[in-house]
Amino acid sequence: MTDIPLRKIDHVRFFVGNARQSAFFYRNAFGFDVLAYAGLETKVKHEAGYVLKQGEITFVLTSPLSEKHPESARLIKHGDGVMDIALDVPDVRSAYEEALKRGAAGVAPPAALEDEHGVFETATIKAYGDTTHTFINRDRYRGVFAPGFHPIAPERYSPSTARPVGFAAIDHIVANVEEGKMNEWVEFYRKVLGFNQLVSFDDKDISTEYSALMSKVVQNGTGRVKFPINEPAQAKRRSQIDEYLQYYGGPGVQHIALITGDIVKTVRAMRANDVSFLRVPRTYYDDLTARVGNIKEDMDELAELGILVDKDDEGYMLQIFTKPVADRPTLFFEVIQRRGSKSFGKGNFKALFEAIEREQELRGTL
Ligand code: TYF
Ligand code: FE
Repeated sequence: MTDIPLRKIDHVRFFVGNARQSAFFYRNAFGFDVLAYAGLETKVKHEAGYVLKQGEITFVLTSPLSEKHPESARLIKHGDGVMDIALDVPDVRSAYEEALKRGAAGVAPPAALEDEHGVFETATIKAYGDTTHTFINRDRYRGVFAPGFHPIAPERYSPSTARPVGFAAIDHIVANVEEGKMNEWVEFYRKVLGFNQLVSFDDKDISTEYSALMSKVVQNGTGRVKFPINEPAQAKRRSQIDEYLQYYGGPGVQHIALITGDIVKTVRAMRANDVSFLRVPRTYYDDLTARVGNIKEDMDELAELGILVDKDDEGYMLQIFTKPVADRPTLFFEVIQRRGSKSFGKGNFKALFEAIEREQELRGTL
């Protein structure tokens, strides 16, 4: 199937209970700059929105202002989470029409929103669970983000006081889907968006003694947009994916991996901001040099911070995972630095999943 031309991820939209406070969190803990605001003061009556940026990454945080908001039930069902992964396309109408022709379900037909800054085009299709993809084109739009949004009042937030932690771009966004549904969603991305399957991990690759999952990665033609898709696999104890599905109330975004050019600096900055990360046992570092060879980073520093390393034929990569960012054990973040390797850290799966299981045990959800 040919690609629907896709330039990049335009932004990720989170639907949250209190966008004002989430903006404070993503700014002060994750180092994002708050750029724009929509809400009562900008004549938007039904929701509040904040636009946050760091490097090429844009997050939008949306909260309903009343129960009448068409999406308000999401908050009870899912808690805070990702509602939409917006994709920048050269032609919204043809992307939408082609997607529907190939079997996608429409959520919102093409619309051109206009204000004094130009024309902003959008159309939305359904993805897994209640997650959607919005096709966006802002080629003829010069405003701060989209119609309805105004630059944030400088007395609220100013770029001069932002403290970026070094995030440059989104590396991948992972979906958790129900058991038996992974291949259907791989097919959706292949058929509807013309993605290719990159790699696949079965339960033997990634199961620990107890819990298991399977995963396949799809990506667009340029390799810029990568979506791993997980499903739970049967094992002795409850899969972390089942735990997610229960608490999120269905399929959804499990984690967002953010690229940094200096993971040691980024993780130090985030820790100073009180962000909590998963820890692997110190023994992980005992045979690390034997496993990955000589690397540029200082092993003691990686061990101190709990940063994981994996290697393939093309190079190596460093990664670490935050704990869930909500009360529900649902969405978390990955910090990733690539030094040649294009992999997803298969060599870390065992240690990582055992660390996740220790957290599940504390929650009593194994
Ligand atoms: O994105 C990935 O595939 C890796 C592996 O709970 C992974 O980051 C998969 C599941 C999980 C944490 C990491
Ligand atoms: Fe990942």
